Amino acid sequence: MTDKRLRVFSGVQPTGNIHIGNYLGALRQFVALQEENDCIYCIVDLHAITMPKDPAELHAHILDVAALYMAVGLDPKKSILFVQSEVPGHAELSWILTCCSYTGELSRMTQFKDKSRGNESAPTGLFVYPALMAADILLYDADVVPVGQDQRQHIELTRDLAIRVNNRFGEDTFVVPEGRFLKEGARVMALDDPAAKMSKSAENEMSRISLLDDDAKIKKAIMRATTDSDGEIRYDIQKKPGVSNLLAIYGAFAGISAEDVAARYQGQGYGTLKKDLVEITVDALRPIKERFAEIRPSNELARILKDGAARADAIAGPVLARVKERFGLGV
Ligand code: AQP
Repeated sequence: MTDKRLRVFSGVQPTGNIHIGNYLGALRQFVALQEENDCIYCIVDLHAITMPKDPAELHAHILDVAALYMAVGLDPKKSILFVQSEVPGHAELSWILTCCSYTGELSRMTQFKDKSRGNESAPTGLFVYPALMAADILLYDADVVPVGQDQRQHIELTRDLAIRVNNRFGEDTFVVPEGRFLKEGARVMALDDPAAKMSKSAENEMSRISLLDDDAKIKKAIMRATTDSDGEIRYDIQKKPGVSNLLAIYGAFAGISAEDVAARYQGQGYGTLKKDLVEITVDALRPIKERFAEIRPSNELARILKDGAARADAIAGPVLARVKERFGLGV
């Protein structure tokens, strides 16, 4: 990263069960970046309704993510924290970018393929979701987008759309953003199935560790995690995906590489590795849970989010005006 302060944008969906994959892949990057850059972190509620949601639950999850943002270390004085639907420019730019995207490229998005599974009644929002995500990023002239590996394809599409529009209307229409992916933690896999990514919506609760899980649940999920039968501790994602996932999680929490964790545990059993991983995870999540319990009931949350939306809107307004003018929209 250069010395220049960069504009950083990212978001999390308020879909409940925020897990260590979200934390290790994305949230901890958000915190690290806020000291030296201008950061804008969104709670992307418009994305959450691409699948039907109970309104009361959605509202509670929005406030949960806001409290978790602060519990992991985001400071509303340093970063802009807000809710996507409070800034109308997201939906407006999303339509403009939907009109610039091709049905072929949208139908190749793996997240759409996974979630729709060829179902003709899959919501249209699920299909055009990547154009909304591109709008989220391009609306703020973001230079950098810290995300997990699963978002790589969406970031590529965002770049393609920005370049496509720039080729037509001028290089200074959109800033072409870069994705930022960590080495350890960018793709945390499900504990019960290391072929699938850890996900908020997986049915089996033991597949993930949510940031607010109690210590007993954390222990149960890790001790039951799928490994293999040869008993050798080695980092090899292809041949030993289960153990490699545990090593990567350990490394991400401890700030060392998964290979170094493997070297540390060479010759020891999976039981020892799992027991120590329970300890390291419980220790890492304890302060987050404590801060969450203090912040979540506070009436300050709504005020912080309203203030964040006003600051975000002030940045988005001129960008949207510039884009609309290039397209010839409006009076
Ligand atoms: N397993 C993961 N490992 C590393 N990073 C991950 N992220 C998600 N899962 C992992 C990153 O977390 C950020 C926020 O994700 P999101 O809220 O946009 O939801 P998602 O990517 O759709 O994640 P989930 O948890 O799998 O939710 P559901 O089950 O609702 O689809 C992103 O930066 C993402 O890369």
